[in-house]
Amino acid sequence: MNAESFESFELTEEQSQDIEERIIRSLVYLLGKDPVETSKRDWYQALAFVVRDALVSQWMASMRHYYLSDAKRVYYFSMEFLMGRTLGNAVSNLKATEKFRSALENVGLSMDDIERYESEAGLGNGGLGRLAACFLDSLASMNMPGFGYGIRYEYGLFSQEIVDGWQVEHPDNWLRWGNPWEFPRPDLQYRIQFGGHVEVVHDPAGEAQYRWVDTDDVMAMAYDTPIPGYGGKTVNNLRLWSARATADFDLRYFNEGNYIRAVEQKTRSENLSKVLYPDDSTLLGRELRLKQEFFFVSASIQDILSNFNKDERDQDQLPNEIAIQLNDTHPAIGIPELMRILMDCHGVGWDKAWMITRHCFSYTNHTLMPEALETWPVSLFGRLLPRHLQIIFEINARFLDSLPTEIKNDPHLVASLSLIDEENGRRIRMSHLAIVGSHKVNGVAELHSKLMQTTIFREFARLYPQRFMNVTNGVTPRRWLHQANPGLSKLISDSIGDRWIRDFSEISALEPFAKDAAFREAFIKGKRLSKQRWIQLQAARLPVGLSDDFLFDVQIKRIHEYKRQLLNILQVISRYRRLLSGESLPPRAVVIGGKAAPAYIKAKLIIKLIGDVARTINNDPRIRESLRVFFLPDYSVSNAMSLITAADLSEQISTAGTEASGTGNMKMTINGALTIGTYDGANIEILDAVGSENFFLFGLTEPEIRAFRSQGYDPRELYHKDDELRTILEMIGSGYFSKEAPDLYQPLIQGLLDQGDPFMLIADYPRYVAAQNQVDSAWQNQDSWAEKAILNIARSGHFSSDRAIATYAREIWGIESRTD
Ligand code: 26Q
Repeated sequence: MNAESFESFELTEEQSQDIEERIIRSLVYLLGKDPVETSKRDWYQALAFVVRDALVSQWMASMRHYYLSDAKRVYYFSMEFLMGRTLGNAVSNLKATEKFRSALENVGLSMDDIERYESEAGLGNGGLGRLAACFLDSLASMNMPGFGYGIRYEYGLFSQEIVDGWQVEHPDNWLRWGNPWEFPRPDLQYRIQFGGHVEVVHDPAGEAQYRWVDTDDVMAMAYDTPIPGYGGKTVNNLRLWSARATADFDLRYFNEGNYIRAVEQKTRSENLSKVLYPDDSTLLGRELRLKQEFFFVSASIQDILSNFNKDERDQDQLPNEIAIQLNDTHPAIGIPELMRILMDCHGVGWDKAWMITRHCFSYTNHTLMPEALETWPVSLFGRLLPRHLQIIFEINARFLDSLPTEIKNDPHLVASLSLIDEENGRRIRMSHLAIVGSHKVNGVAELHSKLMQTTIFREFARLYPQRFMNVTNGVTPRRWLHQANPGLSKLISDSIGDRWIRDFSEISALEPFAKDAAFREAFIKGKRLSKQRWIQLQAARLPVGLSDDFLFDVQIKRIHEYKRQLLNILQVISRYRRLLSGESLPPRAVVIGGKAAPAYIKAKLIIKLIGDVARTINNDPRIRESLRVFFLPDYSVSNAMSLITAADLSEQISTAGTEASGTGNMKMTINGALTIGTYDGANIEILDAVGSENFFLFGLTEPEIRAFRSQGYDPRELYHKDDELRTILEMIGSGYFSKEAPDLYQPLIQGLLDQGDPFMLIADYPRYVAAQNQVDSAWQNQDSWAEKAILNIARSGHFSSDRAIATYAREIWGIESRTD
């Protein structure tokens, strides 16, 4: 295939002919439905099978190519893949959206309508899981051999319903109607061991041999999902594991005669891959969670080695053939698992096994918050994974022994580096294991990577300065601009061509159009259309009176104190008061969306408050034209795709030094929203890229926050000085928004005033209000606002996940794009 056709790979003649006929065929022969009696869901499924067919030949060709060219490949290990829907993305990456659209129209159906029947693959909590999904798109779109490994949860992240203002969780039974995108591989199963004990035998040479025996086993069965790159040339693979009972399980337990108990036991082992844990910051040390981690990691490593060993190569070639990226510490158990398999199953000695392991693994950290760093009690670990515990102890002993004498002589330093935290009832520090067992460790934005090296991992960074680096996150411009916002995508392509879809650095060619009056006008018109579309989509739930004249002010992300949705609400209340006192302000629609971890009481209370404030404001006829507040229930990838296109203002207001990167900030920037944000995470890099005149920066910087904290910060002092703030907090605290339960919000008020306001809302409040005032005045001049928005887009080339993946590929994995 020549370079030309490589760039513009498209459906074959055969594939693009007779799409209608194909859809009807799959309706009849795959689904067994009579076309005269079909539901829209049937049409969705029939269509999905047709699109899937179009992926399969390139999928197989890609796999064959990688095998034959013996290319080094990367395996992305992640507990979460927040893929969202596939249909629209697949046809978009096949460049076949129009063809499928018109085929559907010929049978009287609309694509937008049909797409909604796909349940989302919500196999992730938020940023970390969605990053994994963007990375898969980039790997395939850049024709790189990169594969995802994870868990096929039967239930993804819970769906959120708001009942009487409170979050209520419902199980996400996403597989209920079947999943046309996956291929079950019943012939591809691995045995996963748990429990038991370790026996030592000595071989004739006197070397100790370790055998892990008497274990309770579970099988991991593979399900494969094709991942089409843009243009459809490369189709990579996402392999997710599902738990199955072992066959000997049947023999052993069923023969004992208690049939019902035996079936129960079988179900219990299959529960392993049942549900995604819904917490994204505080970690309950649940045994099942550790089992899930080992389950998918062990299966994946066995799978990798079985492919590698097919060619009977020496094990020490492994790091030349494969790389494994750990998406946070959740899969870090892979380090001792690879050691175990190399040593105990392949007879490799410690030093060689360690060299191989360290060169295969690398680790991405996504959080600085101590409570979110993963640790496991030694006792629990030893019970589930006794051999791995031995290996971790040995890794630790050798690591501590290797330290320079001056460190060894300092017990504090040794304790702070150790893989075992001896203070809190002996726990394994998974991040220390990941650092010691990897050749590269990266943070996800410049500030985050710097803080990682100066705070939580300071001693490691001193010890191994070459190991630490930054790779700022990115998002895929295919899903988040080209697919989500077809109107804007077309406007851009009509002006600068469509190469930006593949190479997002080309988006800079848009810069001159910021000064082009016709382009600005078209941009404004497009934004209005996006708002109208979103208003239509949400019509049933929306407060009355919302229109495309409103500035859409959007904060969408998990609900967390550090992300400061509460600060946003304080500002909304202040705005309400100013409007009531007769001030004239431009119309604003404040939209907040996000899920709270089910056990996170304060986060749930914040949701309730947002709802109460929204109700109070939306029911007040005096300010109907000027302020609307809406809590968007069940925030998800698909909800994000429609709302982000409509956003004018992107709220990125975390306390400086707390948000590792953020990626929603990037999604809104590339869609032409301006950011109101703190000097935190990737906001800083967005600010640098777009220029301070096109960004509403506010708030204390990270060093200022640190200084405040160490000097003893007194929120009450500031509170007493600020009449407006005091009134607002008194309103919340005294039940103005919760007449039936006046004390309801006391915990939030106490957090700010009595518990030291750990996220410094009070300190940042006046600056936040000042920045919001700047937003209001900038909005008055629509033309200049549009200019700023277009400059945001034109200068956002850095925030593509393609750039991030190119950096990983070059500097960490040593893999290349295929060139055939
Ligand atoms: C771990 C153990 C037990 C239970 C749950 C967990 C768990 C699950 C998910 C811990 C953390 C997460 C998710 C973290 C996350 O999404 N972090 C975000 O990662 C993004 C991508 O790098 C960043 O942009 C965000 O700043 C960061 O918060």
